[in-house]
Amino acid sequence: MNSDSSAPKPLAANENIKAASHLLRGTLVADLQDTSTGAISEDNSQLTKFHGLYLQDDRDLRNALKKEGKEKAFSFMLRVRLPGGVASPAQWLVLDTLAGELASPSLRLTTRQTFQFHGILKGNVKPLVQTMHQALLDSIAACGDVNRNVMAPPNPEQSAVLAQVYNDARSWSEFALPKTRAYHEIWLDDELVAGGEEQEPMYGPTYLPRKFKTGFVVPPSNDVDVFSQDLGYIAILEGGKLAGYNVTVGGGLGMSHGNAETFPRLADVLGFITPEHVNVVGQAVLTTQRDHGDRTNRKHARLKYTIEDRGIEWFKAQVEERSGVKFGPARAAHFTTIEDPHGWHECADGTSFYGLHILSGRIKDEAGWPMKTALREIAEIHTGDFRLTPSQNVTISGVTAEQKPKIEAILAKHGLHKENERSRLRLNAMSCVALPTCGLALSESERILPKLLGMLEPIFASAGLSGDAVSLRVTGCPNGCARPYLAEIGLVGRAPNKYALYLGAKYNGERLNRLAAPSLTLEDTVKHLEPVILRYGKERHAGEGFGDFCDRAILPADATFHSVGTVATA
Ligand code: SRM
Ligand code: SF4
Repeated sequence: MNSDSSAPKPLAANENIKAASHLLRGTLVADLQDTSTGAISEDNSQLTKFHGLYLQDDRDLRNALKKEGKEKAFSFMLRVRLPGGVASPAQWLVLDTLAGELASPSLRLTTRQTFQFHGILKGNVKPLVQTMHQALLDSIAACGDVNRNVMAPPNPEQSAVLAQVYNDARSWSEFALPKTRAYHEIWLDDELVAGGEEQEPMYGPTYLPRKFKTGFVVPPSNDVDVFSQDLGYIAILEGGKLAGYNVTVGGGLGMSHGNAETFPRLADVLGFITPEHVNVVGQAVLTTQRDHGDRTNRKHARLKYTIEDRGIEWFKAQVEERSGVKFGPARAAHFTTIEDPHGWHECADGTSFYGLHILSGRIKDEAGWPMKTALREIAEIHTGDFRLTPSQNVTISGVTAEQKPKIEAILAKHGLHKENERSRLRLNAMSCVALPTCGLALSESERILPKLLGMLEPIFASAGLSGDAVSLRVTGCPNGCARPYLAEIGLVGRAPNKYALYLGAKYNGERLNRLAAPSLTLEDTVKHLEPVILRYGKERHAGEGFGDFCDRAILPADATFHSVGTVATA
């Protein structure tokens, strides 16, 4: 019998799970009470993501446990919701204590400016969430098919404009939160909402087809990698004041090796809006994706594919119609860097902040690197706050003149003042978590970054380049959690100790890199890079970045990835 090719494709399994979940409740309450296993059901594990929780297992122990016929070493990862990455010292202390008492015990800063706990046993999730709640923190919508943690430049007190942009980011983050009370009922024991009354006015009962990410940015820094976001707001400053935003749509980096239908894509620029239209335009972008995103295939469900398939002009017309806002022509915006500010910086309000480099955002105590203790001691006396950066670092912000020497003394006592004196390659490096917690990792990432840097730094030094900013990003699989396709040197895991090497991105995040070698060991990657680095030291043009040099002189001309998307006509 011939199958009917015009028949509608079946929905992806997650769509049915969401539809049957009674707004993200599923059977989680019962599942949590089942002490016979450290896991929860497959369906419920899709729903916990909307509550910021992932079921994981320790992959270092998998084989041994299997041989012994035992259950996997299950635990949960929890991601905190933290728009713009701001945490008070009191919140820092709570998170630090919780990591020690109920989780792995390290804290992990992510590439989207928040904290992750790993290794939370099933019975510890609820106490952890409840203690976070007392500190005014939650993990709602930190994962799942919704608007995720909203990114924004981390130091708003540097200027009035940065403060305004931060407030707009917070406002959009609140506006786009799911309205279901499921999180409060399941984790905080709030009373059950009587059946049928509750609604999800913006998302609807099946939320979005896929995750959705927003970033705000203030040129000339492109610290949030705005062109990688589903929705981006580029602040336009005129006469030192915030005139409005260029809105970008359709960025996204995840892909699968060997599947040409999946690809990283940089966002298109829709046009200019004034600040009061941020939320209404955001809602129009989000609901267009809600209604037109592909709900049959999760590998084709991100906004970037909706725009790629239907065209940016169609998308713009949808957004204008839904929002009632007409885009003006995009205004000039110039990006120069993605680098975090390290060391001490003065702010417009008379305070200072200190940018502290934290390799891979991992906060733990190690011989010679007591990051956790040092930051705890700072939190105990700090009267400002902490800001997590898009490059997995932290800034200690709002420091008064009186406090500054005390914080300097703590950093010096633990030797961390020297952290910022490392090579610019290291200061710009990022890696995703990968093994042992990430269920999707094909190779190591965070755990091999120190070794990789240890091999590359002497080569950069011998070429006289230790003081030059070069972006290096490593991931354990092609999902791209450390945004490797926007790095001048990107390593993307394929298999144990096998990486695809990408070169040639623009340092300011405006051009994707291209495949330079499909599968190399770590050692061969370094061998491959050494002559390129040495040539760069000798042959680069004045002011030419490493990525620009590779793009011009090293890579063949047939591009596999494109640069910044089109500007929709006004
Ligand atoms: Fe990610 C899935 C970690 C930023 C693209 N990401 C995962 C999971 C949850 C694995 C899973 O689904 O089972 C990883 C958990 C690892 C662990 O053990 O902690 C994970 N992603 C991370 C973090 C923690 C990386 C880090 O080292 O900091 C980042 C958390 C961000 C946050 O605070 O919200 C993180 N992930 C990103 C980014 C970068 C960004 O958003 O700026 C990307 C690329 C941008 C994008 O979304 O296109 C990214 N993560 C993915 C994807 C691929 C999505 C796609 O469209 O194909 C997956 C897999 C998926 O969704 O199916 C994924
Ligand atoms: Fe896991 Fe892959 Fe993301 Fe790394 S890039 S954290 S391996 S999903």
